[in-house]
Amino acid sequence: MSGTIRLTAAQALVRFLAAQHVERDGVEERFFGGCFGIFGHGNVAGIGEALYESPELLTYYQARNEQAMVHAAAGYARMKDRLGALVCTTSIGPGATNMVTGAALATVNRLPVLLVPGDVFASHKPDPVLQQLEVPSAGDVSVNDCFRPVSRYFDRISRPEQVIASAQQAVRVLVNQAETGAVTLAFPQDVQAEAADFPEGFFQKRVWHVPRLQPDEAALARAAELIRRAQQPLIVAGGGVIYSRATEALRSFCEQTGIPVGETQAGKGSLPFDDPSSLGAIGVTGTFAANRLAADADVVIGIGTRWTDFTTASKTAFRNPEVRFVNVNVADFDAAKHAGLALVGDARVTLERLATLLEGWSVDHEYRAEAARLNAEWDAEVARLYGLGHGPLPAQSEVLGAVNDASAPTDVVVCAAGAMPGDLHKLWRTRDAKGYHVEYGYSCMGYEIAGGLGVKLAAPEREVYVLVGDGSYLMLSSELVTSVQEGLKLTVVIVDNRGFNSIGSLSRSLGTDGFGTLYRYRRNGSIGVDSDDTGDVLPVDLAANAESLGARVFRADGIDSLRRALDDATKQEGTVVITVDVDRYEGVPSYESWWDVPVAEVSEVDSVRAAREQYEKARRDERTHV
Ligand SMILES: Cc1ncc(C[n+]2csc(CCOP(=O)(O)OP(=O)(O)O)c2C)c(N)n1
Ligand SMILES: [Mg+2]
Repeated sequence: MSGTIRLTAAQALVRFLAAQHVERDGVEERFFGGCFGIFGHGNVAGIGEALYESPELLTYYQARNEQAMVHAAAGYARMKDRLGALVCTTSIGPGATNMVTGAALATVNRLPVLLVPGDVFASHKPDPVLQQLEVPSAGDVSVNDCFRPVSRYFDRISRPEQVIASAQQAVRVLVNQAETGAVTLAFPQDVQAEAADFPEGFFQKRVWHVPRLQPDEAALARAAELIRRAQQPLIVAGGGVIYSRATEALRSFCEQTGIPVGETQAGKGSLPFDDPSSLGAIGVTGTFAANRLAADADVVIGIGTRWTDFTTASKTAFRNPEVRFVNVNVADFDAAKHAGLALVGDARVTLERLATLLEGWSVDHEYRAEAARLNAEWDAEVARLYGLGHGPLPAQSEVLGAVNDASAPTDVVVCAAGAMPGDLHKLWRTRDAKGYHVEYGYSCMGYEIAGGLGVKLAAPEREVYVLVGDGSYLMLSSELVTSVQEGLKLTVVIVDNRGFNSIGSLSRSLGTDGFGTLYRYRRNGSIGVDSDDTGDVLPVDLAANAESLGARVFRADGIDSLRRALDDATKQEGTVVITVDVDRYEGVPSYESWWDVPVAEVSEVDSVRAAREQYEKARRDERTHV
């Protein structure tokens, strides 16, 4: 393969990306499933021309909003267990910076997305071009430098032949399970259209083998020794369990050893909800089952978790003074947390090796039985909250119950921000490892519909249920149009409580009366608080809004009508939106957990001073795991 081929830099990039494949466990597939984009002068004649000229290379998907298309790409990558990704192309300036939030979300959640924002002329000849931000002291800075801190790899392609080096580095990072996240290749608009002679070999099919990293043998022996001496060990299953497809290995490990499992948001679904080892959600939004056993656990085995404050209940969940951590993670950055015994490796092979090393050992019978009893007790609590029968407006928990009942085990529920992620974490009966998709690394309002679109693109055979609050819907719902355009069916349930219920109840608990969280008219100079709830709500009709975007809409006026609408929705071919009003004040309690949100140290307000007192008391339980 010694010839060359004359292509523009953009054509070369597209052709290279289309030739990239990944392989794990002998299964090989194309890595890039397509390219989302919104065109402007910064990419229409470069990347736009390349996609137009050779549509067979990368399928082009037209998005409505650049942030949303990165969310869709993140949802897609998560659904693909990071073995697939999408490209996102934008113009320069606002189109590019609209992607920064999406990039951060992808990086926080360790999900591969390839971002190709247009950039200002490398030649600087026509400067300043439309939408160019000039920095008087630095000629090499553009708005795309905003991507640096939120990307796991960043480069600016300032000559056509540079595509060869930069594109390979980009894919190296994207397929690396420890390093992956957003990768940004800023692409000056003149360079995109410029031609060079590229070696033909650069465009040959290339397979990136995704290894199952083996942990160090000595570390494994030390971990097995520590676990054998434990009386009350506990596993915390994170997203890494699911990405590694280690759920069967985990189930069999738990059966063998009797060690119970609490799940993080990304790890929910690691075990089915009715597995006797499953304690369900752990941490701030955890179940009493998981949080009770966490309090006394002497050895905590974190698998594929990055130990956020929601998982550790702001470092108050693990109260045993002797507690030790074992961290199984592909990223040594995460494996080292909490002064843990680091098992840097793939979740599945590590669990299999540990199972061998622990042969003949298990927790005592009492402890195993306690976990199974807590599992059953917790499910009774779920049943209670699903069937609350609250009125006149239903409780949110009843909506979750209705959607859970309506969905098939392999369907996917998608959510991201507001009061629902916590309630879903506690209450959703997960029956399939990929059935629960709550983005809680960045918990980004507006992810829901866009992320759901990416999920559907990755798994068209599954029904996708998007649960979205009225606040998130108003922030970013425009990809409904894309779902209609592409025939990618979503069933969107808008749970309307006329404002920001999550932050409202947080505000009330911190003494500030829901200030700024209601959708109310300004009255007498005031925007309204919960204790003065006049009922004078803003005339927002989200059902009409969704209808105008091309969705089939059902207005449910209670749980029975919601159940009928969900049933109707399964018979529809295209995207369905169901609206349902819920009681803003009927929340799911928290179960033996705490979250560190600092309260004002001085205030004129009595309720704030009282909250501060509580806060100082609670903070005393915060641990440093060293
Ligand atoms: C982009 C973004 N901005 C702000 C927040 C902070 N925040 C978290 S939840 C929330 C309110 C969400 O409202 P809604 O979607 O109606 O859900 P609800 O809280 O009512 O359940 C806000 C403002 C966020 N998570 N994401
Ligand atoms: Mg709301």
